[in-house]
Amino acid sequence: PEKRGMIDTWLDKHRSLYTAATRHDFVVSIRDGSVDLSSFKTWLGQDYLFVREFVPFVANVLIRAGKESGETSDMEVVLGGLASLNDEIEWFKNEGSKWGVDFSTVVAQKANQEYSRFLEALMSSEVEYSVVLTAFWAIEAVYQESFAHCLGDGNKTPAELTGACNRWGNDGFRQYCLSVKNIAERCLENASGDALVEAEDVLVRVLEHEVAFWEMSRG
Ligand code: HMH
Repeated sequence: PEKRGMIDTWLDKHRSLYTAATRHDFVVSIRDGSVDLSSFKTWLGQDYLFVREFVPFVANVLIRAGKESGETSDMEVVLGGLASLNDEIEWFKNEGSKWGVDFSTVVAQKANQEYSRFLEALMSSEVEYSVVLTAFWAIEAVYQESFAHCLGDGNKTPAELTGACNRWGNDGFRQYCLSVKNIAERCLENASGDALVEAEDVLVRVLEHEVAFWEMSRG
């Protein structure tokens, strides 16, 4: 295992919030098979809209990785993430037709709009790269942990939802999240005290946005 860095320290400090983000009732209901399919459709439509907003954010991280990252492989990790978002948008479109969710009529709910505004603010050049990377890691890691939980031992995840769970719960995505975490940790090692304060705050805010995002599935 990697040596413990800032992110693990912050996760320990904000453990209950991290658990709220990664073990939300909606996720637990997928795992135990009790999920309400209208909740799933709500999540699907909202997440499709989220991913469309997430692409420019990741593109911004990519540009900064080319300029500001210490190692050439950093850019390749982020490029891999961007490439998988391309597949993800196709996957969403297929799921949308499978479930009868017409994305052209889905309207972003308040929690989704607020999350988008937060992502936009992070794209400002005023925000330090280490802070942006911390947010990027957290956004990806919440989905990885949540959906991996739905595939863990003893799950009763409905067969028609395992595609969604595999998308973020697979081992390749887990490895990718670890790579992003390592890049973030390396940048945080050289960050100023002010940047560390901001990175911790941004981590907490991502977790809060993720909880609010899952909450939308309640309808
Ligand atoms: C709300 N957070 C949300 N949606 C996603 N697709 C991701 C994170 C990706 O990790």
